[in-house]
Amino acid sequence: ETLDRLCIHGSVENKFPTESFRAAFDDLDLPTEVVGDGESLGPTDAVASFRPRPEFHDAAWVHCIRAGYDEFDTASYEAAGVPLTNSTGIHDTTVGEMAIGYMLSLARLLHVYRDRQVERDWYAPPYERPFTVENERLCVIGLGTIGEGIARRADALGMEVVGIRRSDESVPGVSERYHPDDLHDAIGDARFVAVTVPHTPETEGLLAGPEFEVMRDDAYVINVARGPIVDDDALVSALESGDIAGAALDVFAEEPLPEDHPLWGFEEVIISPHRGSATNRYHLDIADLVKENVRRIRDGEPLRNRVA
Ligand code: NDP
Ligand code: 7N6
Repeated sequence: ETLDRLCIHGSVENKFPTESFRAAFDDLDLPTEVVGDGESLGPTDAVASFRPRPEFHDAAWVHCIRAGYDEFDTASYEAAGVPLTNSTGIHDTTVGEMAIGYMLSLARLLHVYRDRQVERDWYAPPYERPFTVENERLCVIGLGTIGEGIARRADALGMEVVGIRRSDESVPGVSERYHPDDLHDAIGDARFVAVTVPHTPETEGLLAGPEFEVMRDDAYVINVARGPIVDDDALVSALESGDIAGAALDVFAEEPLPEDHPLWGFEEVIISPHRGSATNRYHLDIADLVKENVRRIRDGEPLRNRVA
């Protein structure tokens, strides 16, 4: 197949400078162009975008610059016969380190000391509060790229790592695997529960009231996947009632998290602004995925990360 143009939709600016991303294709022998909404696209145009757009259904191929493509309607791409690819397979280190950072902070109280530093307060926490992550149990829900990235690193820190996935493949660093039907068994003894599944009809509201009741009251929830997988209202109630001890959240049902949202107000909740994957070379990692698929299209090979 032939491609005459690679279009970069302006919505990529949500995650990195559009121009840096465009420049990452300077070594590709394919003209690149930054396009806005309503650009007319044809059967020799490829598109890379953060957001879906109706006009993408006229393109040769669409690449979603996110691993989570839940905002893209896969059925509509299938109906239009336009292949859609996503950006999974590259977030093991970035999001893996982020999750380890959350756990170390929650155990060693870095977030609390930093809050107190703002007040120049030489703060002494309750003696019972600090702990080490070593020997603590972590349950990773979703053993894909990110789940494995977290599991390997947690294992290296001496944590006991268990996980949940539908398929039966083993994962380095994970000592025990559970089926999604056994969610409550898997999370019941965990000090940390990390959510790393895609947002799908099956995973929406996966962690809600009953799960917070099953969890230890000294447990922490980590969500680096998508907001709606954890029921916000139930999480706030569980934090208020002491059903769980705290949380670290990179993703929210509504982003940016509204200023008046109760989750902002908890000392034991760490909030990051959906930057789990952010690094100063993130645009290059995504560009590599796009270039690989340009090569495959030209060589007539199946696309990497094809999701529709
Ligand atoms: P992967 O596709 O590599 O991994 C997802 C894993 O989840 C799969 O291995 C799958 O394993 C498992 N899974 C799917 N459904 C279920 C289920 N119902 N119960 C249990 N396990 C399930 O994706 P990534 O690891 O790259 O990314 C995961 C998600 O994280 C993305 O979809 C995205 O929403 C989010 N994300 C967030 C980022 C951030 O900035 N915070 C950055 C990147 C991604 P199996 O098939 O065996 O069940
Ligand atoms: C950065 C988005 C994903 O799904 O939401 C994340 O990849 C990060 C482009």
